[in-house]
Amino acid sequence: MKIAVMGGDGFIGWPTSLHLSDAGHEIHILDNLSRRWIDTELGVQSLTPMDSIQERTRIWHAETGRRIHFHLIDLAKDYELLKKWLAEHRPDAIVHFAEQRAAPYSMKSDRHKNYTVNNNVNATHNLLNALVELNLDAHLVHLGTMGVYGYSTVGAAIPEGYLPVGIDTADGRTVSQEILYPANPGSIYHMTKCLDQLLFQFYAKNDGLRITDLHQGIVWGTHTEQTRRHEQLINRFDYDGDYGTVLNRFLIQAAIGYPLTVHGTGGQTRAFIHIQDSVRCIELALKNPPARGARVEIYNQMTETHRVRDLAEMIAKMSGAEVVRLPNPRKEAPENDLIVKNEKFLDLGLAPITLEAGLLSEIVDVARKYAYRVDRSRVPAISAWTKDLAATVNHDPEGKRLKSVS
Ligand code: USQ
Repeated sequence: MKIAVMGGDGFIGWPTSLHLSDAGHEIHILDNLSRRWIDTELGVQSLTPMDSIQERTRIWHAETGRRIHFHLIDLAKDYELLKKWLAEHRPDAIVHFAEQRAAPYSMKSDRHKNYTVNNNVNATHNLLNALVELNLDAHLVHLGTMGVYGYSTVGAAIPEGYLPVGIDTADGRTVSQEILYPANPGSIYHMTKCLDQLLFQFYAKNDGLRITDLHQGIVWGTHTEQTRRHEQLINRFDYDGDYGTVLNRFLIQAAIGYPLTVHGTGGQTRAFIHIQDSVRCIELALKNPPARGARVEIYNQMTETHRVRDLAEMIAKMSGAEVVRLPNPRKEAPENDLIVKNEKFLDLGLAPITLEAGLLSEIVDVARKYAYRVDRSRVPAISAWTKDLAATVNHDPEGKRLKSVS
């Protein structure tokens, strides 16, 4: 297949591009390189040393003989350029990662909220709009999030996208319907993914676009089979307070002797998936497109659930790290249960990598190896969800001002 990977320079976009290229597909990365600009804005860098996208693709070609093509296009801003590119190349499938993906970054200020909404919603809508305009029947696979469901304890398993409901009619009957699971975003970033869902629903219904939405959990790990092949193919690894996600942050904190930064009681339960499984799921989704005219196909892309404090304890036990409980900068349920249905990918043959099996090598192979590149001052999570919470943020979890909450 000819596949366009929108956002193919990012944390999941890059290993996905390699994985699909390795499987024999013709890969075109479209990216505005915004993650690299945001690193500069925040004064942070990936834990792992990353080369330019051009250099990365050159090394891939030298290693494998395969070409990955790169096109500098901003989906949110360059609609005409995007349309022209799609008209010329007419890909069979499109994987869409081209969105600002960090919840803390999206909550930093009014400017960051505007940027995240404008970028994410416009990127998705421009893409859908262009597909219709060009009469292009490419299968669109979108990287969504488990966060669209929210994190309140329901006591029932979260289904894969659609919730069966009974609606009482005026004449006393009960009509059964399947509706999109009620959206309950916890940040501006997550809200944009909820808006994406509505855009997908409309375009599938109105124009028959073939769309798959992957509701992914928190990704952990760094390497995939392909990124291991050469030092310069390495994936990015974010550890900073805005882009670092919880498990990868704990891994690097353990490696540099920084206290593991648990927010609040650490009672938040979240869904997780290893980066290797993430790219496999995307390939499985591409192989199983919905029919034209069918409703949006939704998968829960996650393999296990864990409570934040249990993860911290697990890593502390492996590494001897100290665990601290910090005032939570986020407005979120302090404790929640989470049961998630994920049979669809398992039925398609996914054999998950478990946290237990993969964690230690991640600490040794990646976190300890590159620990010398860490800027400790960038570790604290200081982006607060509300002005009141901003006043309680702990800017120095390892210093004298350390405050514990119980
Ligand atoms: N947390 C800590 N300590 C930290 C960092 C985070 O206790 O040092 C807690 C947070 O308060 C939160 C949980 O860990 O309760 C998860 O935070 P996270 O930063 O790992 O994940 P999140 O902000 O939800 O976002 C990430 C990705 C996003 C993806 C989402 C999947 O950045 O792109 O959509 O995970 S999910 O969480 O399932 O919605």
